[in-house]
Amino acid sequence: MKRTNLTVHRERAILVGVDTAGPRPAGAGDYFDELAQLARTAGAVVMDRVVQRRPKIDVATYVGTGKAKEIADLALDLDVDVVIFDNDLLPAQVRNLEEAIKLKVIDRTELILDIFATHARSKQAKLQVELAQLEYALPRLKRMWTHLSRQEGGVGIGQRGPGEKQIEVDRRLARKRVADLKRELADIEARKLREVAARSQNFTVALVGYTNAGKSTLMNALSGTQELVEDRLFSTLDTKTHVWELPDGQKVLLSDTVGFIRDLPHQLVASFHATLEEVLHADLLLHVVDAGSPHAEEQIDAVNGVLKEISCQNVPTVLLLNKTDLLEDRLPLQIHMRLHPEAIPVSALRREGLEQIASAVARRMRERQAEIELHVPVTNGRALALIADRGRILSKRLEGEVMIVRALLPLREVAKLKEFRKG
Ligand SMILES: Nc1nc2c(ncn2[C@@H]2O[C@H](COP(=O)(O)OP(=O)(O)OP(=O)(O)O)[C@@H](O)[C@H]2O)c(=O)[nH]1
Ligand SMILES: [Mg+2]
Repeated sequence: MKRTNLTVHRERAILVGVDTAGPRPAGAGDYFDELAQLARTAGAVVMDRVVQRRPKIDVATYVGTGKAKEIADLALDLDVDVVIFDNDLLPAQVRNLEEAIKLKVIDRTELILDIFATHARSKQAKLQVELAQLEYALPRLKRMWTHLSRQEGGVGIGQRGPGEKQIEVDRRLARKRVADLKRELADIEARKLREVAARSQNFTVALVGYTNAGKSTLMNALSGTQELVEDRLFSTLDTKTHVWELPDGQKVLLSDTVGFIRDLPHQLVASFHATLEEVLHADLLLHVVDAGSPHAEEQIDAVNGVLKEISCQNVPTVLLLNKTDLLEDRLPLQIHMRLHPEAIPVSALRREGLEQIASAVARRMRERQAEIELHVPVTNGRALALIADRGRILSKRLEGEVMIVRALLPLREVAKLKEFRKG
């Protein structure tokens, strides 16, 4: 069924999960809240939730065949458009389920890809999402290619982006498009990397964290910018960098990044690698946590997992327990603090804890700086300019033809100036 206008008709969805009572510590029901939030972010109305408890999944249809029939009946009753599974489905499972339920069936990865597709703004983000969607769709032989055969009518969840022409998917064209996208992205990425390298003399700080944790709110509070803040998932897809002046006058570069989620689709991690590259190059990460979430600890683990996946696990990190204004009861905060004694409690919304963040950053900067005395001939303008540009001059006086400068300098600059070093 084609819908022509999403604003008139929001797709009606049923959420389905299988609880194998396995390693999930909090039970499938809790994760459903996140799936429901994802579904709402994608523009759907959640009509019902179905959980099946079974020791292991059904290989052909994920849920048992009896359950699939039950879902089909429920969907008919509730006039549902789409059934969303809280897990990844194999292409064959989707086919079998669509056959059994007679409705569009999408999995969690497809839902997340769809949200990324609707939220992408910059050219780079759009290309990255299109690549991720194509990589996802290729083995599935479905929903491809509106670019080449633009189709009529509206589009629903899971059908935005690379298109939906069902059967006549041209894999050859799709593969060519993948290659073109990769080439185009490589160009953009090379340019971005040059920009990142050019900034590398500055101390760079990146905000990372679970989606909706409050990264952009904190970015705005710290650097006075006006990034998009919304109570929905994946509002930010592009890395934005702004100058943040610390209270002591030192300037750092602060970057806001795309949010992470548990089981972030690997196609997205691969496509967004370049965007995350900025994180890779940061001197310090500020890991923002929604301390008000009952799943804060699992979210911390999920973020650390993604950081590991992109080889960032060794970048120095300060944990920020955000949204403390939501915690009426101090106990959860005390528990987090016991688990993470170095963490800083903050409220980005109420601008609380910002000074502590600034001093933690300044402290980290100091650890990577040295206070040194340099004796530089006044004729050496290049060295004097380097000191003024990269460091903080604490005092200077002229002795004949030699400028005696005491300065705080990043360790990597100290090495370059060692010939002038005294004391
Ligand atoms: N109560 C409260 N709400 C907050 C705080 N910080 C952020 N929020 C709210 O949390 C929601 C998400 O904030 P964002 O700053 O967009 O979060 P984000 O981490 O950038 O999210 P994505 O870009 O989607 O990954 C918004 O509704 C914010 O107003 C806080 O300290 N307290
Ligand atoms: Mg954001």
